[in-house]
Amino acid sequence: MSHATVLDAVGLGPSELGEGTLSVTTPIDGSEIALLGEHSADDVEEIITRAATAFEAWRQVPGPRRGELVRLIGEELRTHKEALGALVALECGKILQEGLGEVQEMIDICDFAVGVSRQLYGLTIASERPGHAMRETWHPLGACAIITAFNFPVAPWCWNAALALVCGDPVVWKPSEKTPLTALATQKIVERAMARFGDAPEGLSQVVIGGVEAGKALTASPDVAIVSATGSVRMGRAVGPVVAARFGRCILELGGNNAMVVAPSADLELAVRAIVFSAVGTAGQRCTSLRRLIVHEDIYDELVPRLRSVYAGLPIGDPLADEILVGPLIDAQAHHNMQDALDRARADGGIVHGGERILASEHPDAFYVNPAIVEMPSQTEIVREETFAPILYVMRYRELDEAIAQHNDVPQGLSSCIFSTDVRETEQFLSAVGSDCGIANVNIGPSGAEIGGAFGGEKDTGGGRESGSDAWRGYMRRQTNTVNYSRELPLAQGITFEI
Ligand code: UN1
Repeated sequence: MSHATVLDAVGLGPSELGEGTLSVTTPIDGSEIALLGEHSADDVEEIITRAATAFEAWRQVPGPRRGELVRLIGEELRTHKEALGALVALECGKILQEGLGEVQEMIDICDFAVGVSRQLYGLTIASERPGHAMRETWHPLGACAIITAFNFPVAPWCWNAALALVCGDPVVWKPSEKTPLTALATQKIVERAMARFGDAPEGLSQVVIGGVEAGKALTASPDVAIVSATGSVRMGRAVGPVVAARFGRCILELGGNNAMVVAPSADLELAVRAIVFSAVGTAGQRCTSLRRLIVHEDIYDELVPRLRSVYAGLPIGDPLADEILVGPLIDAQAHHNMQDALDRARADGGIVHGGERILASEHPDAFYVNPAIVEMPSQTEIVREETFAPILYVMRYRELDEAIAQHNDVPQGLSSCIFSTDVRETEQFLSAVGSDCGIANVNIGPSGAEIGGAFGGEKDTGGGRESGSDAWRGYMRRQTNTVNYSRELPLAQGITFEI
């Protein structure tokens, strides 16, 4: 598939791609595929104003009707799944299967959100006063800014946007500067759905193209009620306090340092497949990628050689080619970070298998690597950091309590798992004294979560929850109502106050 064919299939023609200052390259060969115009701070202000105006109208549209728009977006995504999936692969370098999977996540969350649009339920509450009714209602909150990262350029937008739209909130999307084309292509899909819908207000779904300054304008604006940001811990530390200072609402999905505990009773066949998918999938550039493997000492010498032999045969190369399982890193900086981490691991006594750059003569401007397995004597500082690259640190354990303590002894708390067929061990791992992550799995890897559950994690991961379960509440304001239908005015707490 040529790069031009991929761009053409999503309707991005040369006239839209050649006029600006933002250079967009493909990590497949490092070549430039677009020069996009960027929004100025004034443009962002206008975009926010349009979103605020759209809110005035959209909040009055009944929830199920808002759901109809999201149903149409899901339909359009089904029609354009192949084209958008290929663009995801071209722009961020993940393999085509994973690009298609990402679009499937968008479709799935649209289906979910359509159901939610008819279930924006509140509570009825027992009042302590006679002749009084209490209830809780949920109302639209306001414009929602969605800041996304290069590695999942479209699905996290949709986890947020599908819910925000059914909840009555307009959306403003600032994609990563590394992957703006997937956002523009998605916006075209949304516009098709809006045209079919008929009377969606102008400005209901907008895209901001730009860098840090554009992001700052969004996070600082009091007219942006919700900021949902996916990215590094560093980014979260910049965004969180700005939104908190104006008492805005923030949903943060930041770094992970996800581990797997492999117990002696584990089904190693399953474990090997899960480890390889989670550690090398998306070239180790998922926030849910497996980064730490904590293996019981009795099976260490069986598991690690098996992994090394699978790693030795991994097909690495053009992510658009059928047989490939590992595409390139996003850019030179990512490669530098990976090599730096491997050097630090070596200095800490780690034994590094793999990790070298490959295909450099064919693609001097692209960064393909052999995924690395690093046998570590202990969980040193570099292991406790998230390096966005395919590095799997492997460590031994003897007692499960010790493995869980080590598992939790990192700043991040996104995803985790245990491989074991011993129910005492698996239940302990999922208990209050087990994994401290937002996601904890048994006999499946830490990545590839379904949309039906709430997605996010604790500690440095930021505490936000997106996607399924009751995450929709993050996009609405809760109102407590007390209605007195009696002819008296009894006060709560038994207070007498005669005038
Ligand atoms: C991310 O890497 O930012 O669970 C999101 C997963 C995907 C989402 C990853 N559903 O791996």
